[in-house]
Order: sequence, then structure tokens, then C-alpha cells
Amino acid sequence: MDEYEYDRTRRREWLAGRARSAGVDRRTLLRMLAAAGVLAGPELAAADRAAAAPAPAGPAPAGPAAPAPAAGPVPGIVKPLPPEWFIPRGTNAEMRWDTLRGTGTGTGTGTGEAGDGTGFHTPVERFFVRNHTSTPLIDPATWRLTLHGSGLRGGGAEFTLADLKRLPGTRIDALIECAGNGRSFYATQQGQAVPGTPWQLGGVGSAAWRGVRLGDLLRRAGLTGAAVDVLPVGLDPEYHAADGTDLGRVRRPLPIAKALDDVLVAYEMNGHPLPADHGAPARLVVPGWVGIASIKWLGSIEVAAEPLYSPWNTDFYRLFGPDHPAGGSAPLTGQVVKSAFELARGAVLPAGRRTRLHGRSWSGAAAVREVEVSWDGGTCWHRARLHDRPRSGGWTRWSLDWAPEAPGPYELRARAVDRRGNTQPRVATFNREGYLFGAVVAHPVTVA
Ligand SMILES: Nc1nc2c(c(=O)[nH]1)N[C@H]1C(S)=C(S)[C@@H](COP(=O)(O)O)O[C@H]1N2
Ligand SMILES: [Mo]
Repeated sequence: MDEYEYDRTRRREWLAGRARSAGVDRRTLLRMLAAAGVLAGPELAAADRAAAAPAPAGPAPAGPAAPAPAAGPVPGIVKPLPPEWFIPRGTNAEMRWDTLRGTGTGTGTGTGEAGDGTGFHTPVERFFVRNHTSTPLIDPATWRLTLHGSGLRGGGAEFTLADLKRLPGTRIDALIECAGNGRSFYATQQGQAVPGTPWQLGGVGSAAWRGVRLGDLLRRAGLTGAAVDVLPVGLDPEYHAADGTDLGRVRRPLPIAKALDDVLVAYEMNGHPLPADHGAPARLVVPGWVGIASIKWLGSIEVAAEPLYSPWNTDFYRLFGPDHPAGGSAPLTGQVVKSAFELARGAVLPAGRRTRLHGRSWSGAAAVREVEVSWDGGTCWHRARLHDRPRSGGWTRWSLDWAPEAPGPYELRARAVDRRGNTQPRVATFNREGYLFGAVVAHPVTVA
């Protein structure tokens, strides 16, 4: 199934429905669709491909960078999506790395120069949004979280938001990152076509989360030793496959071991009540794992004494392809190592002058402890200066000075190593859905 096509179709339907209920005529509707970028889908995709393409070899004129695709409203997302902060992608909004510098909240354990302004946590208004359908608006006063199933003794339990807030709370730092983050590079860098949202590297964000440990909640609800899987279910609308099949609410089984380890039922993000688009009134935060594990708009959690299945741990979010087990890999868990420059693809940098390159690297497995940058196609690597004491649950910010002499096109590359020795390969192993693109990404710039 093609998630990207699905998202586009759904967006068209959503806009049409809204227009009909507002009594809008067909001409106006077509204009709305064009403004929202729905009619320009292939053009948008082409613009993305152009922006992501490596700079041509040989001396090239210092032309302007390919323009970012025009932002339009993304139906189903509540918060404003200014084009300087987001790239709209179907029902989703990608964070723009090129305008991340100089923003953010919290200092983390920054050891960088004071006042460099690069926040460790992504401000909630700039955090990427990945919606299968649309953001539901849930009344926190009447909301209930229900726990039930064969892995609980007694009849289960129910919690109001006030109940959750009365329980002992915890604050953790964790990244949320889509399994498909970086997917577009399978096509643009490796020539491998994959369906699905063509994220560049902005399907990730870092936040401080406050909430109740899922383990505490499960124990209060009567957890027994027989529990094997828990199944958090979202309250957003049911998800329909491209062929129209109703796949039900977004839900993905989570093994009990992870559930009892470090998973949070979060009701606060960066010190604010959880915003609507990010799962209000409460969501799971599953540190280090692919974003789909962190179910938003929690409505219920089944605790089962037998393994559970949903489309999200069977058809989706597993690896299929020639380099994977016949029938597919195990359901995806941890994220891979990635690095991104806080710089536009195709940026123009001055010749004969020092430019400070900034970026961030992260891994689902452990803190990033070393980052290297190359500007000669990956032959020579230069160690970047780290601005954060490496710690899990967040990214490591870094910078490096570069003083290119000769004008022309260049490709910047960054690669990181985490504390477990995981690093970034030159090529990512192909899988049919384009998940887990962890290879080093070539970042084209022009020196002029
Ligand atoms: N209920 C629900 N939970 C969900 C999703 C969704 O569509 N519905 N999307 C998942 C996916 S694929 C990702 S990557 C993250 C994105 O979280 P964010 O939108 O807060 O950035 O939420 C996950 N949780
Ligand atoms: Mo995702």
C-alpha cells in the first residue's frame, strides 16, 4: 500500500468535504486544492527531488538553491504551519532543518558557547507532525484512559487526566522520530524507489516529556506476570488503506518488557500541556523506538496474556526485501544513527571565508559520542566539536568551521558514532517501504 498516495487522496477528500459543507462551488474548490498543493503533488515531489539531488559535478554557476515547495495548509493539523518552519507532506508536516538554528528551548547539558541559541529541545510549535488521518480535538475534562485485558487481574482500570496528574510524575528527554525519516534518500541517493511520505531528515524532534511511567500505571491496573503485549489505541479517526479497507484505529502492540522499562504516558511536552497535534490529552513516549510506537491521543490500552497483532506490527513497520528474512523482519523497534546539517540543501556559502557549519546527530540506541564532517565527497573526515555532553534521549549538537577556497559545487557529509559503536554506513540497506535510512546523507552546497 502506498502511504503517500493515500495521504494525498485523503487530503483531497477532506478539502472537498469541508468545501461542500461550506457551500463552496467547484471552481473555488479547485483553487483551494491547488493552493493546498494537492493538485501539484507530482510537481511538489519533483521539487523535492531537485532540492535533494547532489550538486552537479564540475564547475557550475552559483545559481539559487532550488526553492522549498510552497507550504499550504495541511488538513487535519491544528497548529499553524508557516512555510519557513515546515514542509507539508500529505497529512504530515516536516520540520525544516535549515531554519532550526537559533531556536529552541532549554539548554540541555550544552557546553557550547553561551548564547548560541540553538535549543536542545524542539519548540512545540516547530515540532514535526505525523498524522495517519487527522488531529482529533478531545475534551480533557471528559477524557478517560481505559486499561483492560487478560494480562490484568480484576476488571481493569480507568484514569481521568486529573488521576494521571495526581500519580507520581517523571520527566524524561526523548526524541520522536518517524521510521520513514530520511526515506527520500533511498530514491535520490541510492536510486531505489520506495513508496510513502518522502521525508528528508525533518521527521524528528526532541522534547522534554512529563507524565506517568507506563509500568506504574499497569501495576496500578492489576498487571499479572502473564502479560506479554500491551496495545495502546489512539482516538484519532480510523485509518483506511489505499483500497478503502478500514484498518481501524491507529494501534501498535508493544512488548511488555519495553512497556515496563522506560515508556511514559505523557501529558506535558516542554513544560506545556500536550498540544492537540502531538497527542493531547495524553500519548505514549517510547524512547529510542520508531515513532509509530509512541501512540498519540491514547484512549485505551489492552494488556494481553498472548501476543497481539495489528497492521502496524505486521504489514507496516517491518522490513521486507531481498536483504531481509523471507516473510519480513521482526517488527521495527530501535532507531538508527542519523546526522543533519542546520543548513539549506543547496545553500550558497562564501569562498575564501570561514563558515561555521552546525548540525545535530542522534541514535535510538545510545548517545552520540563522536561526529565527523567531510567536504570532499567522503575522503577526508574532520572531527566536529560537540556542544552537548552525550546522553541518551536526545541529540548531540555539533559545529565545525570550514573555509573553502575554490568556488564551485560541494557535497557536505556528516557521520556519527554512538556509545555502543553504531555508526552510519555509506549505503542504507534497501527495504520495500523505505524505513530506517541511516546512511550518510550528501548535502549539496555551492561555494561562490
Ligand atoms: N494515534 C496516533 N498515534 C500516532 C500516529 C497517528 O497517526 N495516530 N502517528 C505515529 C507516527 S507514524 C509517528 S512518527 C509519531 C509522530 O509524532 P508527532 O506527530 O507528535 O511528531 O506519532 C505516532 N503516533
Ligand atoms: Mo512515523
